[in-house]
Amino acid sequence: MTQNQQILDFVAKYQALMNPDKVVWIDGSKAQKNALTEEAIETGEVLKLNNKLLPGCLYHRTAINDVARVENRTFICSQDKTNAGPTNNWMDPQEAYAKLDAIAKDCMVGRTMYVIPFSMGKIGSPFAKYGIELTDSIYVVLNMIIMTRVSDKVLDKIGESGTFVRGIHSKVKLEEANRYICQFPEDNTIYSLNSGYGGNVLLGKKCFALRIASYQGWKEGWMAEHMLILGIQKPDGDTKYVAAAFPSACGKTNLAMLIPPDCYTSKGYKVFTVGDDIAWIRKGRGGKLYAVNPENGFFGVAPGTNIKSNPNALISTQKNTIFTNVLYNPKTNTVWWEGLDKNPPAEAIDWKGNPWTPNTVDANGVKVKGAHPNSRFTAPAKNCPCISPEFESRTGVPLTAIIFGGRRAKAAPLVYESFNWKHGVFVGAIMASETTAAAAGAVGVVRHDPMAMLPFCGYHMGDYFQHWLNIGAKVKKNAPRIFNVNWFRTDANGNFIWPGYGDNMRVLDWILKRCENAVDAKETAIGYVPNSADIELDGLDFSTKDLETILDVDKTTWTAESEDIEKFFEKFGDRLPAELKNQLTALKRRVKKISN
Ligand code: GTP
Ligand code: SPV
Ligand code: MN
Repeated sequence: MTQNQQILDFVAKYQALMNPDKVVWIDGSKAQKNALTEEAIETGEVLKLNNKLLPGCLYHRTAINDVARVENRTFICSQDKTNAGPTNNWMDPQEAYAKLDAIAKDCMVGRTMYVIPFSMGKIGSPFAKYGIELTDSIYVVLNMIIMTRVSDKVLDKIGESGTFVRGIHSKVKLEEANRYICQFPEDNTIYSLNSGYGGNVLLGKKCFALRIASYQGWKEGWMAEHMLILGIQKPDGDTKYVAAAFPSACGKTNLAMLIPPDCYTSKGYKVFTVGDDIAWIRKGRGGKLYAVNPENGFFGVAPGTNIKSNPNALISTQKNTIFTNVLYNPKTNTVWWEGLDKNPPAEAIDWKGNPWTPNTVDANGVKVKGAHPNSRFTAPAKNCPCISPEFESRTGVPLTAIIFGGRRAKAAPLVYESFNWKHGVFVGAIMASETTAAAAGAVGVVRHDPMAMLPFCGYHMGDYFQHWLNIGAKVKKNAPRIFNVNWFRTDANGNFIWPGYGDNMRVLDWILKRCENAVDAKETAIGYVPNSADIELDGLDFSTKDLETILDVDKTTWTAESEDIEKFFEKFGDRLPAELKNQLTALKRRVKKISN
């Protein structure tokens, strides 16, 4: 496949360590993909779904203890512990290699080792970065073929540049106690052992395109962010692009594919998806920031996805898609998940592989879910009806606005704008959000998650904040404006107040108008908040009074919030940029002045 000595040495080294029966190089061809699919169907690793209803679609269940990212088993292995920062688990690289190599020794005996050459970003484009993942799972190979650009051409490209990210994955024995997701940013290396689940094992995604790439971006002057990218085409044909960072399972895929309400579509507004999870951003033409989506598919949350909430996502999953940990309907040979429709199959197999009916309850009488809350679909980006014509762009799309957002029942208003880039970086740094099923652990606990990057930053977050400030200084007057949104404010009964989904267009519209200086706003302690009359409510059963409750900036809440931010910032010690300290002081001063 290649004469490149670095690549050959890498493969030989791990072949010797893991001792597979066979080594297979993945070339990106259809024929090879089909043959592997057949093999995986034969062994039961995947199940072929109804070819009429879901052509080319597969079904897979992971081990019951292996259904989400494992943050407590994820490590940044930098030479110097302080460079991993206070928000990452750290292991000494020498110790980590010794420990991991011991676990990986002979782990592929009786198995095949697949060598996957892949590119994050369009092959040969200025943004592209290359990697090779070794794995003993056909499920991983088939997912990587959807999620990244897998091709033997990558081997030639690596030949030219000489550098690539080394990904070593093995399911080993799927033991939780020996599960490790380790990033070695200084060595361009990732180890993932004892997992077979999505984000833990599709190494191009979180491990490479965020943890390793954030470090590369820091060194090379660009940014790798946990952001969707979307384009809004206005009636005059002009398209504006925004990128938005929300924590896992907080609405990126949904916003990226939104269908605007009638009052917009009737005027000719259209939304195009460039990416739904990751953005690589750098300064480009005209001194502006440009973003690309380095991925090639969507690894989206299934539950809650339906023809009303996100038709574009649902349509994306109707062919050549892999479903993981959803409910299996043996009668029709199709899949189902909570929130797909109101017609669950009468008899099915749940995500654990147990018989299931809509009335199945557990020992405590609680209804058993058919699909795991973090069950997912892996769908090719080109399936998406609203995929942007710029999806394959080599240079990216210019950003008009950057949006941060979290899942907050209280505190954060529906939307507000930062005063300027520096304040915007502060707004990103003080983000907090309720935890979700996307990671193992408790759900619904508010935690700080700066820029939605807490689990994904490959270096010290104090340095990361400084990097954001530096990028702003590089683009100066051309910097995108920075906003914060929150779709998740709840009422006294715990119900979401804002309708969300497609109606989030109403907020995006305000954001664009702000960027064009076409609308005024109220200056508050935390930033510019909309005048309620400026959020379009046409066609919505939603009163201005309701709107005002979710635009409110409350003194007691923000006093507590500031104290909490102060405690969080203390973690970073003297690596917290002075600018952010000053921003906090200024926020506290402004909050004090809020009249009740
Ligand atoms: P990752 O793939 O984990 O990074 O998640 P994501 O940020 O892409 O989240 P996604 O769009 O898949 O949404 C996750 C959950 O939030 C789903 O259950 C959605 O139904 C729900 N959700 C998304 N947008 C909204 C919204 O505007 N309002 C409300 N109430 N829920 C939303
Ligand atoms: C996330 O958790 O943010 C995801 C899913 O996008 S995973 O790839 O598992 O990280
Ligand atoms: Mn994500």
